[in-house]
Amino acid sequence: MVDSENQKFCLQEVLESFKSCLSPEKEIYIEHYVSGWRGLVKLLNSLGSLFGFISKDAVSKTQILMNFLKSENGPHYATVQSMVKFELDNKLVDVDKKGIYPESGCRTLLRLHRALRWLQLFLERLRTSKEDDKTSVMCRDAYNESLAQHHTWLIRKSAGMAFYGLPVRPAFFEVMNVGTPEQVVDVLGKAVPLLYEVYQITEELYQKHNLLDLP
Ligand code: 1PZ
Repeated sequence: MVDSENQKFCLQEVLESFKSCLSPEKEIYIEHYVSGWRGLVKLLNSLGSLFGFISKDAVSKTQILMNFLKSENGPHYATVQSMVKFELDNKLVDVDKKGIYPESGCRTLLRLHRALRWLQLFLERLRTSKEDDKTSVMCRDAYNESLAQHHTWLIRKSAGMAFYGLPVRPAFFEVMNVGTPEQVVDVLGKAVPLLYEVYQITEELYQKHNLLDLP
């Protein structure tokens, strides 16, 4: 009973993870970043098998990062900043084309980072939506504005089909598991700027090191 409750998605919990991923010096702790994504995967899983291929990819990306964190180089993977420095200093990143490091921490985190932009755009639409607005349209518009440009035709088509399987807005708010629609809107109002801050810090770091197009 308690365990199944723990498995349930809760927007508040995801918010807490992304909150704790910022250090006072605005470094991003990978452990909490990953745990934010793990929380989101719970939401995806509760939406049914249509979303399985998305959740599988998100899990695999978080697993790659956790494996680095647990490896002997773990301390270098404490924050996004230290990871970037460590991997670049030691030439552990395929910069122009795929080579011997197809699963570097930098390129793996970049995929989640791009997805974070989608999430922020989607949640902002959700926050300002009206009761009859379609979640599938909000999701699609946010996707087309962000992640879609990094995806192949096949993935865009599959994602587009999955979006039609999203629950309607009131049901989606239920899944968020934070209470009344007003409370959901309230938590979203806190979540969106926070996700934006985390996104922006990563974006600037990646830009500075020319990492935004890693293969
Ligand atoms: C609530 C609705 C959920 C909709 C999710 C919208 C995002 C659609 C993403 C479709 C991803 C399809 C699966 C695999 C994609 C990979 O090819 C890419 C690039 O990785 P590479 O092939 O280069 O290793 N992976 C990604 O872009 C990362 C996608 C992570 C998506 C996480 C979504 C979490 C959703 C949270 C729900 C609120």
